[in-house]
Amino acid sequence: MNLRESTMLMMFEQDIPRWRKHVDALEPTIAGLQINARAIIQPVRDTNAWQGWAMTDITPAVALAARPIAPGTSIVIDLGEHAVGQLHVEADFADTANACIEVQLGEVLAEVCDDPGNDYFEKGRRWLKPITLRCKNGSAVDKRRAVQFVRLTVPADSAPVHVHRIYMQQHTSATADCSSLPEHTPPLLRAIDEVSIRTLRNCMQGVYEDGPKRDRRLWLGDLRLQAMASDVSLVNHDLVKRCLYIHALGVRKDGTVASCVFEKPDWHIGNEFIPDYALLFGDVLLRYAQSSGDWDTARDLWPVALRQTVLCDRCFDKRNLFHNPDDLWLFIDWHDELDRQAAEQATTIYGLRSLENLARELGHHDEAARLATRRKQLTLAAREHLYDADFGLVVSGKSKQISWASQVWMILAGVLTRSEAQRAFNLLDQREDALRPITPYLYHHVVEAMVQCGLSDRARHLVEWYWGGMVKHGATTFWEVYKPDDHFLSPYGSHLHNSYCHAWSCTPSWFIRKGLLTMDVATPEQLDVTVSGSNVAWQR
Ligand code: RAM
Repeated sequence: MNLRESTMLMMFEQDIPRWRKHVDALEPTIAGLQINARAIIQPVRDTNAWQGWAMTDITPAVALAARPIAPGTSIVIDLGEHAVGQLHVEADFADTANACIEVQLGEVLAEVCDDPGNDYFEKGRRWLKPITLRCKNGSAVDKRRAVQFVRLTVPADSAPVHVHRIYMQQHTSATADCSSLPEHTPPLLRAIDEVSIRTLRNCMQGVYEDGPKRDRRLWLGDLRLQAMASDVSLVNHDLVKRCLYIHALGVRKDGTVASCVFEKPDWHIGNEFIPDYALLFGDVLLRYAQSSGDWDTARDLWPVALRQTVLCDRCFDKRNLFHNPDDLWLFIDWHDELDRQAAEQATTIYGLRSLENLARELGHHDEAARLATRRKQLTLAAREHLYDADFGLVVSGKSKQISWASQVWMILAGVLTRSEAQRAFNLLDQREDALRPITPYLYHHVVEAMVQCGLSDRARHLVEWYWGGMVKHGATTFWEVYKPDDHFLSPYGSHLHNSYCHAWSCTPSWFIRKGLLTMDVATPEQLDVTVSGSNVAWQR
């Protein structure tokens, strides 16, 4: 492990060997089931379908052996669900020396149907490159991938190839089975829960990865939500603990935690630093200790958590308002136009409150009092300068922008009272100009804020509309970015780069399994959903 070298660590020098031992000792076993391909399918251009692609079944995948793939042709296979692991392709070759198959992988149909153009390949977007398999001994095994759809192409100059079986040997560090849902859980929420848990399971590798297709990194903001969902479903405290220690090993020179860490090929931190992630380190630690009962780890990592409060000095002006002197990357959501001042103010207050609770639990009462004082200063400043009580909404930045992000983080931080929060949500409904979220990361916090201020029926409707919308579009794992009216939205320049099994999208299970959503209301659009295994059929 070379994290220490890469970060030129000065602080916490004496703790490093101990922390490193924890990380090594907690390395999980990676195993999983065999997932057999479901069917050979025909992708169909359909303007009503998500990203313009629907599919019809040609034949069950067991019939693969009956049809050799002729040179210059291709077939598309649906595994039936998103899976992470090693793809096994078993094939017979008429002429082994001369035969090969190009394999194009996709988490969604568009990835095996849309032309990515050479541009993407040249930019080193490795995950879009077809893999070429030469199966000398009749079977080829690829390295770990994240896949639901597989296009097999036999090049024109190859001999014909007879593929007779495809399956995925799943990789995951999830070991536990989930408990079953209460009987009265409506079918749509069951479907959403199933997709959430698959999302979580597929992201559980050596660490809680953000997305197994592209980044494969441990991101602090994603970890926080994964750990919450995991606590009520696939329960793996050791993996959360390992990720906390990895973040501790990756602290930067000034003691702030890097926002992301790569596990492979060797441990190294990413350059990214996001204050609204760093300030939530203490919250992840507190939740971990509360759910696992492991307060020794909380005590061990407390100095790291507390150290993040350097940001409270660095990023706040004399009026105790957030500003960004170092041009740091402020995240909150992937929205280009979002003014983040109010949401950053609120995430800091939220982080301080978690630290305060942690300090109290650990018996650091003086520290808890100091943190409370700072939290109150920032709260007062937020109420005075960012909350317009007559207007009933939080505004952000010089332009006094109104966004869902600002409201929900202020609600979660306890800056708005319960009735102010309810009023803000009512007002948001009437404001077309209020910037809406575009990622499940922020939508999670919207749902949580609704629950917190007693709007749990609205919270349920939102879960059904948003995550249910992805299920309706055929998602078997939840996506990194989802904006119902924009199929091609991407922070990375192309929808083909988006991750379609994404850590921060797995939290509906947390709401459902903690009983936070009202169950006795009809679904908003009266959607009738039938769930069987991983296949969800929708009718209106
Ligand atoms: C992306 C990933 C990750 C997220 C960061 C901010 O690279 O989507 O999940 O946490 O951005």
